[in-house]
Amino acid sequence: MLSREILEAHLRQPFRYYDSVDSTNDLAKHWLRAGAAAGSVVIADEQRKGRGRMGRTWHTPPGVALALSVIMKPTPGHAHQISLLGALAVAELCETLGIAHVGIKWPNDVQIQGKKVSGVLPEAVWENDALLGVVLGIGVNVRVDFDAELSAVATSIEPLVKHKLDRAELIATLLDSIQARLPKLGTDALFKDWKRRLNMLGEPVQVGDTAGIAQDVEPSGALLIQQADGSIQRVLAGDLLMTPPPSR
Ligand code: BT5
Repeated sequence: MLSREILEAHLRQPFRYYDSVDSTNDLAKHWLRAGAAAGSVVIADEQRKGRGRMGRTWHTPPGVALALSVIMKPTPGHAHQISLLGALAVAELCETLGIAHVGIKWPNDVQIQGKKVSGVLPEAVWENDALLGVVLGIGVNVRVDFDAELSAVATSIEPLVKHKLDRAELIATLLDSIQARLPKLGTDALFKDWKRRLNMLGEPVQVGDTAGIAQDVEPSGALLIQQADGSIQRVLAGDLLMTPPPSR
């Protein structure tokens, strides 16, 4: 269970805490529609149906992870940078804890030594043609026991800092970092901070059918892949695979 007292003592924004939910993003979207203020946050100890992108499952067992959804009300032109902001704040949290080899795998997986420690899921909420807001869902593994499949690709932060971490304090630090960067939403500075942490630029990658060298990213978050024939493909979303260089 998360400490409600520590959350109350540290959090500056309105929050709703639950021991167990299906998905914090669903509750945050509901709260946003009901008039939640910008910055309000839904936090859960456990998610029974945590969601990843494209209908995938995000694993949040009780007592061992962070699962939160921040309600944001960006100007529509800046909304695309919200997921960058989430990944950046998690990367910074890991760095603040003294963890080495923290990087961001495009678009927004935070990795430590190449293993995923966090994922973000931004979801926009519309009313007719107007953007009501964006819910920024963030999951972070603190001390998760992964099954055989996930343990090959996933990791947690606590084993890397070698002392017990208080999840409520981690949430407070993460939210402060998001709050501090909010004025930079839509700016080149935020984009550059994110880009600097990308761990696959210059490497051979594949996204869907597009394979080549991850050449650059655009402020929109789009990835530019240089294909074998020299042409550049612009990729907006998808799952990135690091591919071995072609054998000669
Ligand atoms: C993500 O999706 O990485 C976005 C995850 C967002 C989770 C947060 S938690 C709070 C909020 N409420 C929600 O319901 N969701 C958000 P994606 O890139 O599609 O990655 C999903 C894939 O990561 C899965 O198919 C697994 O392979 C893997 N995975 C699942 N749980 C994991 C975990 N705890 N740690 C590392 N990898 C995991």
